[in-house]
Amino acid sequence: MLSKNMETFMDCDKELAEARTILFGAPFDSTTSYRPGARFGSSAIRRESYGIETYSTYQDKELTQAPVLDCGDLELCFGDTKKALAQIEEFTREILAGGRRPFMLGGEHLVTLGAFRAVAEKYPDVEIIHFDAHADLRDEYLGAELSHACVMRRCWEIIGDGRIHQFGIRSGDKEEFRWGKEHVFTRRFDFGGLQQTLKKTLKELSGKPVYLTLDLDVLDPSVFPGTGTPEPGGVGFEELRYHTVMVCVQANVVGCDVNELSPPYDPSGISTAAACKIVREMLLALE
Ligand SMILES: [Mn+2]
Repeated sequence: MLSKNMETFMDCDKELAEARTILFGAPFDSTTSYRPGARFGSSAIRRESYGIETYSTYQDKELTQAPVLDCGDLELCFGDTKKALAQIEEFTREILAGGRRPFMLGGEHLVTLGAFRAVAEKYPDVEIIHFDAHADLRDEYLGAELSHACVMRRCWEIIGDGRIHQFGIRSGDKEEFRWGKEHVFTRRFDFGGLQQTLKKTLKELSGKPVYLTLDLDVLDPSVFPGTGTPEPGGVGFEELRYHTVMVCVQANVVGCDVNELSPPYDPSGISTAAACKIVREMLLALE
């Protein structure tokens, strides 16, 4: 049911009839391999959003004017990963059926698979832009195929070769990178010298439906310590903001997610503030 939550991301409380983007949370982290806590990410983003302005000085736009409805967090079946993913898929399908854009807040990165299944069903030619520290291309991790370390591999099984475009990647095992070379596009460490790589990708994807998945651990842990698998050597906030907005403005983003904020590892609140700000910028850029 697409209905307004009691508490919403600031000013994302429009009526369903006028909403073009549906925000919702997928508070799930049962396959997190190192430090759990991402299940609290979406509610923290919603709650702390009131700490930043509705106005974006970057884009000269107001969130109060944005056609966004926040439906709150899904009640997911913990302990049954398949069922939780099916619940996310079903909810995303309902959003898409009404001609709206799903914008999911994680949760661990595996939640992307649930939403992406529904998006790929509606848009069979969809391509993925993936910002992350980790390649997430393992075939299995600790015996599990449904793990956040395998999420991009599972998405590849749906759409096939040459349609996943990764940026910021700086961690994975040797086999993942070997496999990745044959099946996906991976830009290591950043978004490309003088933005040429992402710009080139966006040019190639012009007009095509795009799913944007943003694992916030692409940020350096010095600006984003609140995450389950921190990976030093990441991008700065401004670099991420610039490139994320670029994708949201230039690409035909038919669905997106922001994931892997883990509030228990964010005692100062800076990671949650960074997450809130990037979500605001994305919502404004997507209009
Ligand atoms: Mn990651």
